[in-house]
Amino acid sequence: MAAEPDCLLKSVNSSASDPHQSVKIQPGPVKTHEKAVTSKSTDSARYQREHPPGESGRVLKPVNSRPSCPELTAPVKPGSGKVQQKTTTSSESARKKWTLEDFDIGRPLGKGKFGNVYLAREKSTKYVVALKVLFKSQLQKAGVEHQLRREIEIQSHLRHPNILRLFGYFHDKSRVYLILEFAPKGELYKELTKNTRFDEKQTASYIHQLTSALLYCHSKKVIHRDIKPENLLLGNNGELKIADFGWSVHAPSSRRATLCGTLDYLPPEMIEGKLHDEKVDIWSLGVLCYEFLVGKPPFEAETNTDTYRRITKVDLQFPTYVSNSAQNLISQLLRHDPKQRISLDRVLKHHWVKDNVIIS
Ligand code: AK3
Repeated sequence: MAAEPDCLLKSVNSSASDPHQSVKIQPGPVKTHEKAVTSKSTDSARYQREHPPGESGRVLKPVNSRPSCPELTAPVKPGSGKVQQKTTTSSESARKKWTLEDFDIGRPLGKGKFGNVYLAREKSTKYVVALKVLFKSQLQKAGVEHQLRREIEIQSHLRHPNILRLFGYFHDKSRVYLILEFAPKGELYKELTKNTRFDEKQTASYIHQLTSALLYCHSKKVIHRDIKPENLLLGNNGELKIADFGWSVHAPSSRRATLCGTLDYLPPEMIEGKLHDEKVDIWSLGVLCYEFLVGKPPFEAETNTDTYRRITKVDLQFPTYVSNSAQNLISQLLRHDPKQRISLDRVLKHHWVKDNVIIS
């Protein structure tokens, strides 16, 4: 029962007349250190191979100073008579309909199962964004269109300094594009791999930022359910940004889409397929805190079966270099019974967090 490609995201499209969902690109720093995109690199060549010639594949021009960048709600693209300007109906407010033509495409920032993410720049404002490309055929094959719709609905309403912004989306015959805030310092897991592990101050700072973002999500009854290093990005000042709400839902949920990928970050109640709520993110916070300090997640094992066993038993062991107060916090996050887990409010007040976070 595959949806017709162009009908994909229809329900999201129709809710786009909601003023809160209008595509808005707010002023943000255009960094000169992103010069990488100014040269015709192999990266841009790689992009061109994936796309029909003439559609895109241009390289960004140097940006040395940030242009004055008015808030862009752009009902009509500036100076273009050729734009297919649809007459607006009552259900369709005069909002910008983005197309690939509105962006210069730069280097790839990352690769994913459903498509890659590219550095991009909106032509009229020169606003730098990340453009995630998802192939409709692959989304349909995996049966995850509803998840993408939900992600767009959820993430476009969230405003928090530690949550990556979703500015908008558009689609063409074969792809869906997410217009995302660009996180200049990239993926946190790369930083972790490079450093093997983080010290307690750095970890506490990340845990503080994550906790504050999760408090915000949970206040809106949104649970992320997929908090892991691969979904954490770093802003220009090294601040943490939660990304990829593809698995998020409104609490409570018993939703159990096929669990693919690693079990490492999933709490007992989710791998056991039980009803779960926002406490799943508190468990993941404990797994992350451990991984930041130790360099690998706490229940890692050779096989999925062994990981499953270690999670359900909460088989938790600490290397001696982990301080007692960090062990104390992690043990309170990783409780089998969701109700016994420490609350996010209390995480912020925990002595290990308070003693190690420099600025909060
Ligand atoms: C810098 N990188 C949903 C589904 C399937 C910004 C995917 C940088 C980056 C950056 C998503 C995402 C993402 C944000 C981060 C993109 F259908 N939101 S990915 C790497 N470096 N700056 N962004 N990367 C579905 F199941 F729901 C597949 C998604 N969703 O990927 N969302």
